[in-house]
Amino acid sequence: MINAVNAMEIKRRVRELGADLCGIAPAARFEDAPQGFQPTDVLKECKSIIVVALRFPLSTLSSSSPAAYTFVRNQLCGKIDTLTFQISSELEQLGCCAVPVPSSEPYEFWDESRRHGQGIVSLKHAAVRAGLGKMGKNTLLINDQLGNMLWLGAVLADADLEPDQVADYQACLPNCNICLEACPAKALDGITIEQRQCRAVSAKYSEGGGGVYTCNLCRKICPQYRGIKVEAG
Ligand code: B12
Ligand code: SF4
Ligand code: SF4
Repeated sequence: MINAVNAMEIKRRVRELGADLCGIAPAARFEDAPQGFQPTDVLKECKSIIVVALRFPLSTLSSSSPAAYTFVRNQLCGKIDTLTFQISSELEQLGCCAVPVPSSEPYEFWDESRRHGQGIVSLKHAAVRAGLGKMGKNTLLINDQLGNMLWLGAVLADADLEPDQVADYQACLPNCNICLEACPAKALDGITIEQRQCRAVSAKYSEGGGGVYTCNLCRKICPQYRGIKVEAG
């Protein structure tokens, strides 16, 4: 159980529940987020965003079967959602209002014409603001120790918690464009992602086998995928 509403105690409990990383961002760091996608749009009284991350096992990238990678991704989804659910529930028992952000589905915003979905809060942007890393040109969070092989989750809380510093390292290698050039869907431009193009090649569904993620090249081809080796000059 969380014994007191403070950053150190929440982080202790988050680690006890199996998280590899935890950082805290004040809601004020999200003023540049689009209207409707700020933490205070989801929880009006939100003051702090607790962001957690689980390590995505590297071995799955060695498998030629997308089913193994998908299985691991689905396990992480369940594990982190259970963790943020638990943290929210324990904070509530201590008198806080605390709302977990789903690590994947469900989310509300969907533009069918662009096949563009948007989480209720963007977890990669939240992780940057909680000091867990920086965003690479592949639009993924890159942490100095664990690279982009992370699965993210978050809890919005109405408590003022001591925030973490934003990371001061650079995510991308100087002049690197490897992910942009390698993407089979040409979905990346170095700033954002054309979801329609990525979705067309990165997910497949069959009645017999269910859903599989058929592309993850932008994460596995990145020289920083398992941690930051060389900082940008
Ligand atoms: C929808 C979604 C997708 C979509 C879009 C991906 C994307 N990059 O946005 C598709 C289906 C393509 C996708 C693919 C994948 N995904 Co995905 N996905 C999500 C999901 C559910 C929502 C992301 C979202 O809202 N995107 C829309 C907006 C935010 O992105 P954007 O267009 O770049 O944002 C622009 C503006 O909207 C604005 N903005 C939006 N919010 C904010 C907030 C602030 C503060 C600011 C300043 C700006 C801002 O800034 C951007 C610049 O134009 C998140 C979970 C979550 N809730 O965050 C996981 C998530 C991003 N996915 C993840 C992963 C791992 C993947 C895949 C690797 C899966 C795979 N195939 O193996 C690929 C990687 C593709 C890629 N290079 O991004 C991880 C990323 C982990 C990490 N290390 O960063 C997440 C965080 C899931 C998780 N719980 O860990 N995904
Ligand atoms: S998952 Fe594949 S298709 Fe989607 S952006 Fe990454 S490399 Fe491109
Ligand atoms: S492949 Fe290169 S450009 Fe792309 S995210 Fe990694 S370091 Fe950045």
